[in-house]
Amino acid sequence: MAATQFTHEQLDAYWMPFTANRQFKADPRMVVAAEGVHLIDHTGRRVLDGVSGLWCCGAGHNRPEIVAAVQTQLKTLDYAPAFQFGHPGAFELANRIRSIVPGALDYVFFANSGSECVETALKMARAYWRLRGQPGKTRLIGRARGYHGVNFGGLAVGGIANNRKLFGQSVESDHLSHTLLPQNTFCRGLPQQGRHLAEQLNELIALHDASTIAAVIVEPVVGSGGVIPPPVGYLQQLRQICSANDILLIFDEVISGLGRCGALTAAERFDVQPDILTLAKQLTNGAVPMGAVVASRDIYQTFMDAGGADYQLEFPHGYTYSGHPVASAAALAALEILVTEALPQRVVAMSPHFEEALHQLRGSPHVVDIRNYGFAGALHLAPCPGEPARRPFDVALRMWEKGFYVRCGADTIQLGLPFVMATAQIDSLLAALGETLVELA
Ligand code: PXG
Ligand code: PLP
Repeated sequence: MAATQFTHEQLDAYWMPFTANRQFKADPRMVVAAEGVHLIDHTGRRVLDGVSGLWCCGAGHNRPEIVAAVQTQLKTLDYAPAFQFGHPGAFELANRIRSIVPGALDYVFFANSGSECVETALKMARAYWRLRGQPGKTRLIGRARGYHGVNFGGLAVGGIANNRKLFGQSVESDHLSHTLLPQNTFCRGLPQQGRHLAEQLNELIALHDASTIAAVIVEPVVGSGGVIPPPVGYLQQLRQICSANDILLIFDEVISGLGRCGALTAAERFDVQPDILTLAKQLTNGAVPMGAVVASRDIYQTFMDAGGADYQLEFPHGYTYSGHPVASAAALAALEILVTEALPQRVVAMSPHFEEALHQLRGSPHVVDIRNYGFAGALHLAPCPGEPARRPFDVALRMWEKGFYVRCGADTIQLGLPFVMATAQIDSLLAALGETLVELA
């Protein structure tokens, strides 16, 4: 018997995001506290967090250093107007981010979520070409199975049909195919096959002409679409084709950035230099909403050079809460933890163990593919006839009942381990997953 029951009146008003509202309100899973790698639910149970919240709390929940930084900031400066005024924390954070991203990604624009980062990056790309005298370059290219948030631009380049179909036409876009190939099933880490799929970009260029294309946006490792690591050489090939055709390359690193792939960015890990890179989620370790769009020196300089008189705006874009003081303080503290505790290096050291334990589930009922990179992993389950997405939903619910939190997305179960998770905790999580697959077979 639950220690606390919730009434219909208590639960009714909140229209929950990306949630089966009717099911939740009939059987609520209320999280009331968190600590380290555990969530604590309304009945007082400690649940092992296999997704780092929603891929955002890699350093573990309720880190005292972040709590202290937020408290201090709130007592000093709760808010400073973001437009035409600044505060020191946002400048300090921009410099910090500049120091941890590769190459000439030198200018940081702040947003409040991954979705806002994507809109910002896409608008930057279009405006860049207009300012360079090529206003026809407006088309945006994404990928099937890509996820770039839920706002209109991000939906247009996104490749998850279920997220798009209700909302009609938005921005002109096109898509490369995903990189899942039958010969790569159950491969560990980066698949060897599939580099050639980047050549599809040449076909889209032939179809639309490079003079109409502003940017290609990809997640270096697909997250929400079911953890799809890039084939060896694929991102290099995309970079080469973009450069040869004057097309900007945007890496959406909302999940892949800041440790998850075993480096501060996937761009660094794979040694491919994008023109624009997005960060969110892990930026504040989930404590306060914040995102950052990092642009190349060339892009920033183009806006500055075309800016007109010095009182005029170079980029008419921004959010009330861009570079919010409390978010900036949380991010500075979170990045300090990430770097001083060498958490990306910990992910590199621990991911072979995770990979091995995850791939032990090969042969479990309904498992048709397993994919992993760094501290991200997915089990692809064969769909129930006529009920796509049912099986992962049931698995995730049963796991919650057993005291483990995993995520379901389309036909996959997804894991995004906290960077600080202990070996024994990884083992217990995957053992429970194996048992659950057998129980529900
Ligand atoms: N880009 C990428 C690559 C993302 O993964 C967004 C943009 C949008 O971020 P916001 O902050 O607007 O949600 C994301 C977010 C999941 C899951 O379980 C993934 C996301 C969000 C919620 C759940 O896979 N990704
Ligand atoms: N809608 C209205 C009516 C507003 O006044 C504003 C901001 O001033 C916005 C939307 C945008 O809000 P935000 O800057 O938080 O994205």
